[in-house]
Amino acid sequence: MQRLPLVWFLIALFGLSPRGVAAPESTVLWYAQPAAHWLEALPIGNGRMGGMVFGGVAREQVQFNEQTLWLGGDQTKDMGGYQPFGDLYLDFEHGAGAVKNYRRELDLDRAVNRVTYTSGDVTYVREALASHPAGVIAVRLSANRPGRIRVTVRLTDAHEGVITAAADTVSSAGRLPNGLAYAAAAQVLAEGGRVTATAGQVAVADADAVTILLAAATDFARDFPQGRRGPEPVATVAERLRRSAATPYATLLQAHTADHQALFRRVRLDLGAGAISARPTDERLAANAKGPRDPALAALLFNYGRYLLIACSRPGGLPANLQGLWNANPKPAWFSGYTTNINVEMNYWPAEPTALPECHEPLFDWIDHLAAVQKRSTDPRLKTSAGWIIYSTHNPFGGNTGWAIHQPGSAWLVQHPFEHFAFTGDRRFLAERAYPLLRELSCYWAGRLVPGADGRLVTPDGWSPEHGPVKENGKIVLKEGDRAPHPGVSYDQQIVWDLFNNFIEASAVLGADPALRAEITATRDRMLGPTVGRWGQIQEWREDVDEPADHHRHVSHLFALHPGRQISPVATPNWAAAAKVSLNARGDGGTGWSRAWKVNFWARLLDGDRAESILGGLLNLVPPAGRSGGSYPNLFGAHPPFQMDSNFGATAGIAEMLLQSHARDATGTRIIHLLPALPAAWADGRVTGLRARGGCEVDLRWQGGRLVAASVRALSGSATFVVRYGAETRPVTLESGKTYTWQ
Ligand code: FUC
Repeated sequence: MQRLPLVWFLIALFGLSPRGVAAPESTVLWYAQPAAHWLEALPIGNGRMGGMVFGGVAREQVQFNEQTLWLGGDQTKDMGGYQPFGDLYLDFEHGAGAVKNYRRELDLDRAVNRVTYTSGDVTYVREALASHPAGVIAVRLSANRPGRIRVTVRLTDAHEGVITAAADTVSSAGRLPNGLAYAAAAQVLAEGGRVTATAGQVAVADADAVTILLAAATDFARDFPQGRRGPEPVATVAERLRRSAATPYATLLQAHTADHQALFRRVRLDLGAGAISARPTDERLAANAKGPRDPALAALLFNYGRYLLIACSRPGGLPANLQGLWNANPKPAWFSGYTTNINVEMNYWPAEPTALPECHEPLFDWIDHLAAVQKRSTDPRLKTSAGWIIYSTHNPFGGNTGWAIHQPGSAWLVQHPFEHFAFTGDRRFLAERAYPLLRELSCYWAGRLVPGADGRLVTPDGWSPEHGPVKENGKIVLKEGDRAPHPGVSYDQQIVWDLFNNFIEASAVLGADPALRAEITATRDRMLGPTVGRWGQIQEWREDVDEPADHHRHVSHLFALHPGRQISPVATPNWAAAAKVSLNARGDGGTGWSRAWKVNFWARLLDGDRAESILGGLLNLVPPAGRSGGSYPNLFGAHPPFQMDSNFGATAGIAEMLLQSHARDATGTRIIHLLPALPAAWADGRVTGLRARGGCEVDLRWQGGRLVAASVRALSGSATFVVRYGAETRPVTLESGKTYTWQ
């Protein structure tokens, strides 16, 4: 037997694959057949353009989007909706002979979709990627024999745009009813063979290889209050194609992969493989409910959430909407918009803990823009004495559905810029972006709170999304969609407490506004806190009307447990016990995002087995028309219907099971808690590159359910914290760039 070199021995020992990333069972989605449904197709995205790749043999379909193609405007009840752009179709002519060895995959590490099969005597390889640096989608066709690629390329337009073909390019252009201009074009570059344009399509005969470049744009611009008309899209598209067509495919691919990996490879998670981890993704999902559990499937879901965020949320663009970036429906569920009572926030929970702070930026820009639009709105329901408020669901222009004023929605949103500071330690960002938002909304809420009967301060007219107590036939019942005003709703109380708390911390860090800080501190401490009700639960309303049989999907009254930090098993054990009672009553099922939130809740309650079991429920296969929460064949989250929030929420939940940094000890020192909620099902594993608040990066390795080694690096500035594992705590102070090792 040949002797293995030392490097291979080390690779085997530490579970590293040769390319230094996690094993394929946690980084590759793959299938043995083409997609028959959109929820089986695989997503690619460059932060602006998204594509769903079906992988058919005779016909490839890439249904595509551009994130700014929206109907609607900036007024109340002018919500519009996120629009599909069109499809790129490739019709192939193969020679005679059976198709064998079909496989399609999405490699999350390379961000490349790949279809391979053999037809007759030719093996074909088709790659699809969405390049952020080039701003285009590229499809590359190759074969192992020269001159065997015959394909016709065409475009469809989901609206009433005009399609034309000339030379090697098919183009579409049009205008939506709200005036937004758009354009797309596909350019066909053949190596060998002949290219001809006919009647709206481009045909290639007998080529050795073909690259198809697809660009799409609109004239959307987020430059409020100047208007929203950016550069003319036909020119933008032509320029992107011109630049990309001048680049060899190999160079385009290399730049794309390097750009993606600079973000994706910051974190690596291995949870070990199960008996069926090497099977196709749909089979793994189908087997999940029957067990035994496939830990690598949880790691795949974790990696997928990071892949999807990188693919749909890049600096300068719009934030991830309800479906991220991917939508084929002209009337998508809930407009595929930005719903602010859980959904858009959940999209961004993984951004900081899983080391994608840049991907968080579109949300900050959207918040600033939204604030500007709401402040200028003539809608009397949006008038405020200070600050700004929002509705439940908005579009990228700032307009909304007109359904449900969401009083604390703006306060919840500004938790995000604060968390960006908390994780990165970026004081300039804190001073320039986060602090002004925290300050004005804190002033608004300080002026709005009213004393209740016991003198504690309450918000005057809140709503616990999305139900509430109403009197029917003399009895109190909890009614879906109720929006009657309720003072002192726990959801409002907890969000406002969090806002005040973040403002107080931010103003102290910046040494700003000491008088206001003292005032807000006093106000915060007079607020009605979480209340434990008659069956030991956290009350959802000020009145003790919660029903133990209520399985409502929202769990708004536990905001304080997650993503807030008012309730914790260490600092407030009684409230934490009551939160458990509430969660047990609510149950572990529900919509996709509801399950994902529950993973985060149980992680914060330090119960890893419960979190893992709920994650198992989220990984149950839901067929495209299925009616339960879980995952579709392409691992997209099932509300149902498809919503991407649960994908992001699950990624955040897994991070929360492995590392927590939201709590402080009695002296106010931050606690970095290692493996706070490790489930028995993940006995051996490792993670590198997770981020902790205070500007730290953390690597962990465990075996037999016990921590073996951990390191904490201070990324920016010096860091003082307590490292906790189990009951043990160790104080640490690190200079910038230095690493603390726990053994
Ligand atoms: C909220 C939720 C729904 C859905 C919608 C997009 O209204 O209550 O379940 O997720 O947002």
